[in-house]
Amino acid sequence: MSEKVTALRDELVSKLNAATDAAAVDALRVEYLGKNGSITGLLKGMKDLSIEEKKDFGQKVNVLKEEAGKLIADKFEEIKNAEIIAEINSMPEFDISTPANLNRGSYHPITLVQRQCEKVFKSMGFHVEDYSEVVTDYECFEALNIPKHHPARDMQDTYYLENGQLLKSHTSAAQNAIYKKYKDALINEGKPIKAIFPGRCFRNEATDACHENTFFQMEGVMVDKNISISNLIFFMKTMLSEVFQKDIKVRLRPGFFPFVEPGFELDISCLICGGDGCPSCKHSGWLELCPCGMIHPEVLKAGGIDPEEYTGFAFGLGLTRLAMMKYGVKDIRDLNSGSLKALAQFTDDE
Ligand code: FA5
Repeated sequence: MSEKVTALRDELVSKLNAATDAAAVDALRVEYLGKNGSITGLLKGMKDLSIEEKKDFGQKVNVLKEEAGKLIADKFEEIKNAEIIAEINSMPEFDISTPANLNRGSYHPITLVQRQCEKVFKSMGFHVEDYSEVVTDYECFEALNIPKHHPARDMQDTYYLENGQLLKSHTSAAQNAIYKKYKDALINEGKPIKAIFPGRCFRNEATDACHENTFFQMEGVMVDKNISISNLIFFMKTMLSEVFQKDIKVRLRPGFFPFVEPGFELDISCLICGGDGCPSCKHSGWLELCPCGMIHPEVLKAGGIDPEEYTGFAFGLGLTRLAMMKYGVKDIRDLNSGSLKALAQFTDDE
């Protein structure tokens, strides 16, 4: 009986040596180890053996079974490796010096306008600040003269965390921290506070061609002695003419925000329709772009600055809308679409 085991092993080895592909090896697996396979069949012929012989023979068959499984698995591995090597060898030779023909990445249009604005304001001595997207109720509202239950909160419903924090509904939420950061240099060294802080904002509101629930603003503040509305208008005009590289029609009208007094809405003539009216400007010909005003005395006080001595302006530029106007994007939702076809076509002018 043990000769049978040895003979079967030799037979399997020689057939495996002759096999050249995975299908042939698999056929051998079935032929020897399958339910009706030759090795399994050896066990079936044991019924006529004595108990001792059964024990000895059964052990030998089990050893063979294990060895056959390993031989077959090794052969599979050998064939797979040979296939990989054949595939590599069949590939055209790779020339490292060939110029790459890759699609290069591109900046998002909002990143482009943000950088353009930062460049303009930096050249006028403004710091660029970064600020958290998750803020406290105090930062987003209370420090901005918007106490709890103030109706102005209705216009800026946002997303609340279970711990009471919220996703900032406007970049003005960073004002208080900025005043506190720079007030000592203002008071002790006479250095005006000049800072911009771009950032992502969130509002729980319905979307349309000019409203998104996630959008970007860029806040700017300047605080010093004798700052007036003329300073505000100068900086706004400089920024817009630099960003658009042409004269832009703007209008200033009164606007209410509890954190500025007086407050204004700065609108620009819609560049999508040339002022005739279209969905991007809600058919008014004008687009609300940059509310602004003189910082409210209570807001300065909350930031540790004496409003009797210092005044300042603040603005909240709609960066997403600026990107729409600059690049002729008709629907704001395209900017959050993630579609490379739509977004990869813009480049910096410089
Ligand atoms: C504010 O957010 C004030 N914090 C701005 C401000 C700052 C006023 C400093 C005075 C002083 P408002 O909600 O209007 O204001 O938003 C400012 C700008 O952000 C808008 O003019 C618009 O350009 C943009 N904006 C507002 N809501 C959306 C929205 N849902 N989708 C896209 N852009 C928006």
